[in-house]
Amino acid sequence: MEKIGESELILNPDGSVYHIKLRPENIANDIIVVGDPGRIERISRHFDKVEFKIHNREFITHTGTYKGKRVSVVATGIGPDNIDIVINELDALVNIDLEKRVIKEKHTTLNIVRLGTSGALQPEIAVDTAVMSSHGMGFDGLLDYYKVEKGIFEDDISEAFMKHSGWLPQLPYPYVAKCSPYLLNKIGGEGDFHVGITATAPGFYGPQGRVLRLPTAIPDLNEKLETFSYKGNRITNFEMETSALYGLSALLGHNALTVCAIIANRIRKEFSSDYKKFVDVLVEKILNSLIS
Ligand code: R1P
Ligand code: URA
Repeated sequence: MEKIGESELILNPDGSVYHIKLRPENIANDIIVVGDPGRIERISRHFDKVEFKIHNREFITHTGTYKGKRVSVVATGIGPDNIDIVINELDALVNIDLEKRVIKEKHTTLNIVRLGTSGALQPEIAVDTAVMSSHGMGFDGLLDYYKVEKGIFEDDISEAFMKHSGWLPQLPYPYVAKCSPYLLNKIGGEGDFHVGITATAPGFYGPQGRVLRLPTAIPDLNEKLETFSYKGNRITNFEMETSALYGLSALLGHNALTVCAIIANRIRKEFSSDYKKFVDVLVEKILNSLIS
């Protein structure tokens, strides 16, 4: 088997992978990922004990046990570009022999749950409630750089959305990737979550239809998102990582699910008065259902 070159899979002098600075023994198979590095401690403070901590750039990892079960929490930082780094490096830790630099014969599947924050795109989804993403709809273009066989993504939803929204030719193809049905069942059984398609944007302002001083290319983008419906699927919320997480996990053979605390309602123009309180509620729910 061909060796993966030193410039392609970069290892630090201690043998850890380049950005997230982890070695294979530092991670659990059940992983919670969050955008905000400040959320790591809010999660790991619930652990029985933390066995390992590392911090490099925006990437922080704590690994420990929760009620006796091994769990890792990893901060990705904001955006699909960071998800590309974190998911490829996590996958390398379990599916590549780092010493020999070859792909392992036996594949390991990770369970990856993103616990994020998000803006609702439906008026009835109130702030301080949670949305579970059945699909990620990517406006970010990340998955266009990978070879994707037909049938992996939900192209019928993409086509219907492009028609409905008057999608512009200069914007990336809005690919749609599904969550893991296994994790949807496992985590969804525990709590009362809204479920829907999550739109993933490559920015917080223009790409999510926010106008401060700059007008946007599709002025009524959020109205188009709110009114889209395809075979009972509606777009529920906006954030910045899920499509990349679902797309890469589908290609690499990992289970992925996003659950987000709704901190803003973009249609009603409301923002939570203290969103971290609800994030704390969600942290306990997710930890308990993940280890169950
Ligand atoms: C934007 O403020 C950030 O918050 C959301 C978005 O996806 C983006 O990363 O998620 P996190 O709270 O997990 O960072
Ligand atoms: N995160 C986002 O990306 N958008 C929002 O509106 C809120 C949180």
